[in-house]
Amino acid sequence: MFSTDDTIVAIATPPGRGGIGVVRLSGPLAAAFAGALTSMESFEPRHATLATISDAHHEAIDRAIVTRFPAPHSYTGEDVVEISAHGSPVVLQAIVAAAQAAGARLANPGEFTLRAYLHGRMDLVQAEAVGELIDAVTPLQARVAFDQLEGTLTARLQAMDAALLELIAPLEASLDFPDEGYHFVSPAATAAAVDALLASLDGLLRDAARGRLIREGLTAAIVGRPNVGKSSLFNQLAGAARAIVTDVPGTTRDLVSERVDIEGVPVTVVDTAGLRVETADAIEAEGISRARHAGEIADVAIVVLDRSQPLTQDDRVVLEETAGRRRIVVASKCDLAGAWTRNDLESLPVSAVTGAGVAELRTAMIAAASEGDILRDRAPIANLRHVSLLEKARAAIVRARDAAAGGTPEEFVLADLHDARGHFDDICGVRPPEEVLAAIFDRFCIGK
Ligand SMILES: Nc1nc2c(ncn2[C@@H]2O[C@H](COP(=O)(O)OP(=O)(O)O)[C@@H](O)[C@H]2O)c(=O)[nH]1
Ligand SMILES: [Mg+2]
Repeated sequence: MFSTDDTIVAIATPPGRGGIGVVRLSGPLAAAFAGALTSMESFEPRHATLATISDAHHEAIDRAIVTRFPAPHSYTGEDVVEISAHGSPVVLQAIVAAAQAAGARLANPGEFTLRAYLHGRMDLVQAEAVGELIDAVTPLQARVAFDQLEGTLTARLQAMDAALLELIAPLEASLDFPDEGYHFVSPAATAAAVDALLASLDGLLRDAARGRLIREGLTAAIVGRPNVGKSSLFNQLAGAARAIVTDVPGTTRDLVSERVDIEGVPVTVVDTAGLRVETADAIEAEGISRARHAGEIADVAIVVLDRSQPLTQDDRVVLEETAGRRRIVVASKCDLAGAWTRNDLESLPVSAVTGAGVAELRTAMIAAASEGDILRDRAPIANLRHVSLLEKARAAIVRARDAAAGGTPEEFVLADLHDARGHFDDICGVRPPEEVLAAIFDRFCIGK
């Protein structure tokens, strides 16, 4: 399924126009095809060479910089040629077509990185990090992905795998002396070593919740009765006048959303129609039903109450509806004289007019979504595939510990420990099934 004996070609830079655009070739004939495109005999390794690129009919396409990276010291571990041409889609496509005419095959999504993985230039975790780095939308996401690419997660997994192996080795040895039973290691010592391993695994899994927040972000819906200042607050959070603000109740009808970077987490803030029990307007009623739904599915509901007015029946309904969820109660318009205080209702005073309390609200949004955990800027693990394999490894190790503590014969303890190792191997891709690879690399774009 994954052949690496042909030579692939693709545009490596994003679609659109730019000063430069890069076409990348990888495979055994990369240098030969580059020779065909330029009529040059050879390219000095890792030297930028100015060359005229021509198509199959010897028609000149562009003058470009050609750089050859001989195997194995290249991104893919194969012979690679990068052609930096003028960044016009027409030019770049013509170069790709010329390479295809010479015999190259158009690369599949993620195929360059897949080849890097298949040639041992990186493990699976690092290959996934390439995709995450490219997709990052906040600087923190990029940093976490880069750490993963640098091998922080790989190193932690390897340390745990080494600890597992240390447990396995004496047990395997004692199997050779079946009459003695736990010959080289006491069941109690085994159980203690397993506990230590579980502790570091649990640490990693705790980080995962934070890591996923950084990676996937969260949705926060602003809800409340009409005219309490939801749209004004939304505009404050979005940093732009995105939603219409008026003193006419029922102005916001559809959902308006904006993605903002809060402490490195991509947060989708959603402004909603004011929730009120009575409305004769069919459009507003639909808006209210969408608002209610948005409030239900959001990771955090920001419940806005107008502090300059006494609480109304509509306010109480909103409070009741959101009671069981992660929410932040905001006392809005705190620049005006208050009709109630925090003693009446625990809330965060905010003014969309002066901006008072908005910074606190941002922090509270992240804290609510991460269950009070302060975001450290480096979570080594975020990917769901990794988390689910780690959980499987954990379950297998718990089984091994219980078996060892109960004096079960070593074979059974060993089987569980080997099982756990298998899951570690799957994370780094020591022997991943082809469907796993296909699923991972299909998410890349072509040229990566
Ligand atoms: N003084 C003051 N007025 C506000 C504040 N936030 C909103 N308003 C006013 O309250 C009215 C309703 O605001 P809007 O954001 O449209 O409320 P929504 O219906 O909940 O979206 C408008 O006249 C706003 O100018 C605030 O923090 N302070
Ligand atoms: Mg509004």
